[in-house]
Amino acid sequence: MLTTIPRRGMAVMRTAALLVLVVSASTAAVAVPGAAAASDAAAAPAAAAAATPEPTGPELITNGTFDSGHSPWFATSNVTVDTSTPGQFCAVVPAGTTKPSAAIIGYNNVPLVKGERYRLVFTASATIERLPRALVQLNVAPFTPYLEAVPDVVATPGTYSYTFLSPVDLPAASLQFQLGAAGASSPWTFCLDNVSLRGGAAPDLFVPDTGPRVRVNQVGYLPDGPKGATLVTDATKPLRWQLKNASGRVVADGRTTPRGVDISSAQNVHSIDFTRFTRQGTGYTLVADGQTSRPFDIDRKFYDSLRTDALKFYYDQRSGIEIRNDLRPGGYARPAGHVGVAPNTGDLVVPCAPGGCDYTLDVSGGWYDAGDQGKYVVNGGISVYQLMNLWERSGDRRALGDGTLAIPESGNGVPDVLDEARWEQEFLLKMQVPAGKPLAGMAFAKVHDAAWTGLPMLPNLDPQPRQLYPPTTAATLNLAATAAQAARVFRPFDRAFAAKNLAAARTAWTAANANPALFAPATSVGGGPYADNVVSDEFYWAAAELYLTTGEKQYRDAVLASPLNTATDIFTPGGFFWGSVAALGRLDLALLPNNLPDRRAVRASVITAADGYLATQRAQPYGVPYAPINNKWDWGSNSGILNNAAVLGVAGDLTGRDKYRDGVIETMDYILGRNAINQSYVTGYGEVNSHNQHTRWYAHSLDLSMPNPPVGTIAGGANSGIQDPLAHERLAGCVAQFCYIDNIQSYSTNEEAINWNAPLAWVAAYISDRPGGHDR
Ligand code: 9MR
Ligand code: 9MR
Repeated sequence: MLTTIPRRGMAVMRTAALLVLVVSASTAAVAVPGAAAASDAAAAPAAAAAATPEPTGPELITNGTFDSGHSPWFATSNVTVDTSTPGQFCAVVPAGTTKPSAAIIGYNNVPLVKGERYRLVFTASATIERLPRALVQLNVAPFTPYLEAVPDVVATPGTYSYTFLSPVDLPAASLQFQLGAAGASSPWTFCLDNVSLRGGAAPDLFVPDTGPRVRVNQVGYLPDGPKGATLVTDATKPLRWQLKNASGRVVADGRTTPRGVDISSAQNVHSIDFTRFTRQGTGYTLVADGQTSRPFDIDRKFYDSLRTDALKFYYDQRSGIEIRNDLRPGGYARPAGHVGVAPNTGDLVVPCAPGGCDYTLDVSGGWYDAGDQGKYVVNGGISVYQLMNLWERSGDRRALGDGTLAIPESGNGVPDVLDEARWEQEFLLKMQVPAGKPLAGMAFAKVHDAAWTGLPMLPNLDPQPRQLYPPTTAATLNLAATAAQAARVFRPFDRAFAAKNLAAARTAWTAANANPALFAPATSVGGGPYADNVVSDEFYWAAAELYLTTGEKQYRDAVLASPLNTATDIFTPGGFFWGSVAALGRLDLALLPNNLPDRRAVRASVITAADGYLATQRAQPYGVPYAPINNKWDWGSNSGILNNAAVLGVAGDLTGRDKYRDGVIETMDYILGRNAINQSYVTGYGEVNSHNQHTRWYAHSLDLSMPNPPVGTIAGGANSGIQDPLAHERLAGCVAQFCYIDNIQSYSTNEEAINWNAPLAWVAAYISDRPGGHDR
């Protein structure tokens, strides 16, 4: 059936799930309520047919109905058991506790068998909406959780259901409802009933509510832009479509084009083209095959706000500075993180990880990478590059100038996008090994916590020791490239800062050439690895930026000597990313003024690559210029998709031809809802949008006092690898586009990150800019 989510074979899938959870035995297997799946099933009838079977194992909980008092259940002494409510377990929880484990009701002696999948079901209510933790865990330190769920419990009793795979044989695990740190200002009551835990469960597969089968950009289309939609249908012959305005009148119609089975979704689809309709308006819907799409606008304006929102994201990622309520209202204000105030240990006096340097550095400032609080030079590099680059290609003061973002520096006469970029660039400069020290001029790879922190966690409350990780060639070349670029873009605004950057870039370049093979290890604790053993692309990118800034022969020679200057395969199907940056050098050499010999070939190569992405886009019924090898969508696929759109954008600048700009615009349709799961990946954009991204400080789904990520935050997106435990359990067997879940625990599909908002900002700025950018 149409709305069924295609999956690969179950047998294969179960083995894989087992393997991964065994490997990550110390990682919480987190789940979300089955209650949500039930409502999804209602909206997707086909899924209801595949209702989850009952677990086959015996009941492991005695007196889970509380029909015979409360024994053998326990409660911590600060919890008052309410004996006036027979047939359930009601507990009065004190206010003011600071840790979830400070108030518990629970049940010990649950036997677990390694490799067995269990289903926990219970009914719960609370006098005020609360997010307790439901855990099945080791009953001694380190209290390793095998299930960690965060049910949204409200006054009306609800039934919650979770599955997990036990990675251990354990005779006596503990089932606990941790009720502390609930943010309550007065005592509240939690009631529990009908608790069941049984083995032999089937995995709790996630069934997204994919809504109407007509898939559109849920935000809107530009009046003069391409207007494509995708219809999911069993039909093989063309069908009629109708475009309706807000009052339901048909304003255009036509016939769909059958496209067969789309590989990225395994759905049979048709495409719809209503480009010829250009009348501005709101509340349009598209009707086909008896289905009415989610509403959308035809307008010019929304890319202006998307550009601004996507850029404003960086303010909230800032480390080392208070986030001000007047600049970011809505619950986003927070104290400065990592400025040496306890419990923080960084980032003013940060030592090296054991075995590293014998000195400390001030590496405060910069942006937190993503939902974690690490700061990584490699990923900071591509992100800050894209922000500076979107300014450099456009120079549009109306859209990007001073005062456009409402950040602390607004009003200083410098374009806000550059002020924001400078916040990161200043940090990157601090990561350079000082003169006189071993490996002087190289850049430390990263600074992050010694051990992973849990969620949620405000940056200023992070208690972990912060450490510097050994210098790498890749980090050093990221510094060389961005500092060379900063020297160019900041020159008109701050000559001293520009000069400081150029000096740092030269030093970094020299150091990287002297140490061309220092690589980050593939494994990493407490922060991401960002390992990359191929650095020819970083050398090429850095040489290109240094040449563009200085015009000097040594850098020009390095560009010309690099095989990557003429390689035809640097624009890959999956797109450029932090570990593959040759495209950045090539794009800038094509776009920015320079005297490189045979620059025509450089430009032609970008146009050829763009033609390739356009061909991919046309071949994809969902209109994405992205077709990774073997249909394996990458971690952060949304950034790969948008980066391919950016290549189209540069080709548009180089040629002035509309087809490239149209390709950029059509790419955004996928991001904003024209996709297999029928949802926008940008918070606050589109009727159904991602808003539970993995982040430690906008963790609303774990702590009701925190907001969701701010408007304009893009999620990583569909990821065939489903590496986190939640996605691994709930998306097992997913096909490409379906490998996504808007759940805070799914860091491999749903994290926010500086390198993902950067291409979103770039593309939004491009679309909102004058067609074709400015003349060169
Ligand atoms: O929160 C972390 C996220 O930023 C990373 O992308 C991800 C992969 O490195 O790891 C996340 O942290 C998890 C850690 O790897 C394992 N324990 C649970 C952590 C939070 O979910
Ligand atoms: O974006 C990174 C992706 O390419 C890697 O496959 C993945 C696993 O190493 O890590 C991603 O980066 C994460 C980083 O390691 C830690 N901070 C959050 C990043 C986004 O998830």
